[in-house]
Amino acid sequence: MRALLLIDIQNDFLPGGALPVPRGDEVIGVANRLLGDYPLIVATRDWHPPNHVSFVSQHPGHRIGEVVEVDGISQVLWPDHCIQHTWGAAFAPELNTQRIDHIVSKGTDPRVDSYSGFFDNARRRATGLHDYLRSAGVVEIDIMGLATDYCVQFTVLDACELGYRTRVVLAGCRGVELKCGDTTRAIEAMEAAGAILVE
Ligand code: VGL
Ligand code: ZN
Repeated sequence: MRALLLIDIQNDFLPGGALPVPRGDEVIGVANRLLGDYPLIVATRDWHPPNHVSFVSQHPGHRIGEVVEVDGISQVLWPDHCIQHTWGAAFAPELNTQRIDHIVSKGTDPRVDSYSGFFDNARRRATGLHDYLRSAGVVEIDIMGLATDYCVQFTVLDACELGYRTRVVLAGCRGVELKCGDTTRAIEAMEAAGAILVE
């Protein structure tokens, strides 16, 4: 069984959102075109409480893009984004959400971030995605969405480690590029981990 995994195609990651990914809106059409080709579609969403540890608002005196240590884990500071139940956290209105079979929320713990759709950054808690895919008999996943250098990358690395045959649909991914070259480095890391890159 093969599944399509859509990563964080949410308003705040699109141009005009709180944490806009350059040309992030271009992935929506790719997702809508691919939806028909898969028996199972799973979408992740970044789903933060208002006091989330990744928000710059929670770290007075610090700036966006700075890295702080929290409970022994490095945390990049982001603009406040994808707050549960807000417009910014909603899926892009143009995305055909009718065909999504299952939604996985991540980043819900105020104390720890979760770039991967499978585990939080401290690897303390699983999101339930692996259990869901396993129960559905999924052995192959095609992954696309936002952002290449964060949530797509870490989801792909975990998928490879968990033993899924993993493909990255590059045409359906865009990077934040906080540092120049992050997207290219992420693509190299995913390939090195065993993911197949496809356009
Ligand atoms: C993401 C930064 C912060 C992502 C989520 O979806 O790639 N990036 N939260
Ligand atoms: Zn986030």
